[in-house]
Amino acid sequence: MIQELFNLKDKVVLVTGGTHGIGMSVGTVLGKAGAKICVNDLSEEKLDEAKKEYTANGIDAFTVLFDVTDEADVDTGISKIEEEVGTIDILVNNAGIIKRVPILDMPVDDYKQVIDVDLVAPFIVGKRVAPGMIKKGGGKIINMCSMMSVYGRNSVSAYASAKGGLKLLTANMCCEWAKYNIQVNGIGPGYIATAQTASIREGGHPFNDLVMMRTPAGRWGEPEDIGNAALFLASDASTFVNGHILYVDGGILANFGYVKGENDL
Ligand code: NAP
Ligand code: GCO
Repeated sequence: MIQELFNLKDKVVLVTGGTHGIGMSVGTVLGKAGAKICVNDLSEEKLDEAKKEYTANGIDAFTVLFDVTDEADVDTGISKIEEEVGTIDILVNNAGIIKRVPILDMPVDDYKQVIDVDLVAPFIVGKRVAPGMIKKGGGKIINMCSMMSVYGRNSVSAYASAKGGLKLLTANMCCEWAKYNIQVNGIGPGYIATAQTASIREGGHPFNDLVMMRTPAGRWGEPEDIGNAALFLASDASTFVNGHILYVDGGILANFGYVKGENDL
């Protein structure tokens, strides 16, 4: 049955930063496909709130507090999941931050913090989770990349550096772990309506006009657009997809852009 390809029954999933936004959508979609969802965050309060939301969606989420940038904290958190839920079958490295500051104004420590969360952390968490997958005979890793895995733009140097690196960390995880039946891929969301983009989307911000111009679909993406794509990469339907970045961007990467109205001929 084709539906069985997307059945995640009894699969153990960890979504880092899964308490809202894209991570919440990924956890919800994979949970509705039958997976046991483990949700990580930095904040106990946000974990508690998220658990209620998952429960309202019929998903009994296991919440685990740890800082993805702290190797010891990650080890403790993953050990808790392995002891209380089971070996992780599907890891979604979703946790991320952004700081929009021009290079000349950005403190080096701020640059390093973004790199730590958005690039070093997926390395830390992936390195901790992979041995269990190898022992179990395989697994799935999905790294949350970005348009900034491909493009730069002013003010997001740290974020683009990290997401560009994450694209090639994904390739290297694929090269080293494919032989263990671990498929490592990335998702490259376009511009998605979450808390992370609220400041450049709302209140008539001019960036909204740029997104509208650059996105052929003519809309901001929704977290569910990413959650649905994650189901494919988390499922048996993608066992020969490896090292790939699946861009879910409404056509941005296919589009140089146009002046509104000029091309409506
Ligand atoms: P978001 O709303 O800012 O959520 C990010 C999540 O990561 C939050 O739950 C946050 O927890 C968590 N987090 C941050 N630092 C952490 C740490 N050190 N340890 C554990 N958790 C941590 O972002 P989003 O828009 O949903 O984006 C999710 C992912 O998609 C990010 O990697 C982002 O770069 C990427 N992405 C987003 C877009 C977009 O347009 N929104 C597009 C492309 C890629 P707290 O809230 O407790 O800090
Ligand atoms: C920005 C945005 C983007 C999105 C996303 C695009 O300031 O340009 O925040 O970085 O978050 O990464 O794919």
